[in-house]
Amino acid sequence: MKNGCPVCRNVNDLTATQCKYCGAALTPPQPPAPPAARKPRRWPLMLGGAAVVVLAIVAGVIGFSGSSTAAPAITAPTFEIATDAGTALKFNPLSFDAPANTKIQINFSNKSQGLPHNMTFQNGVDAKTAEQIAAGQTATLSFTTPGPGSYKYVCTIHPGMEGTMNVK
Ligand SMILES: [Cu+2]
Repeated sequence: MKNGCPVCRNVNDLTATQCKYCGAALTPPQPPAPPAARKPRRWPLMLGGAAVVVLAIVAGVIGFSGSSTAAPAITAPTFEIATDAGTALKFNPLSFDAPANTKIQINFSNKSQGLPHNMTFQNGVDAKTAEQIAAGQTATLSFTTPGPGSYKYVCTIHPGMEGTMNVK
């Protein structure tokens, strides 16, 4: 087969992309046309429509349930540290174990009968409640534990009121 130049009308090889006589660009040969698609029947169209509706409903359900079942946030290990429930100047518990290099939370509860307290970490841990947590009140501490060791916490209002966090 040959490829006619639309400009100079000379005939080139079928694979030529440029007329070898006048230099005009030639349209590259077209691949043979694919066999004509069969005329689709009506029922696949209707099925397709139904599928779209079903998909929309499923997507809606998934979207809805997805928003109500969001992956739970990773919660920090939490420790409940209270004070003596009477008037003794003591933490309860007096010590607790915590994992090293981990973000933890401490819920401090002053359960005393009328005494203000606080929870103030000493060496190596920068965490403390307000200085005066009134009886019946709570406070939350959140911090990342250091490496393994024993870390003291005290009540700065009451000398001798202290406890120990054992980091392991
Ligand atoms: Cu105290």
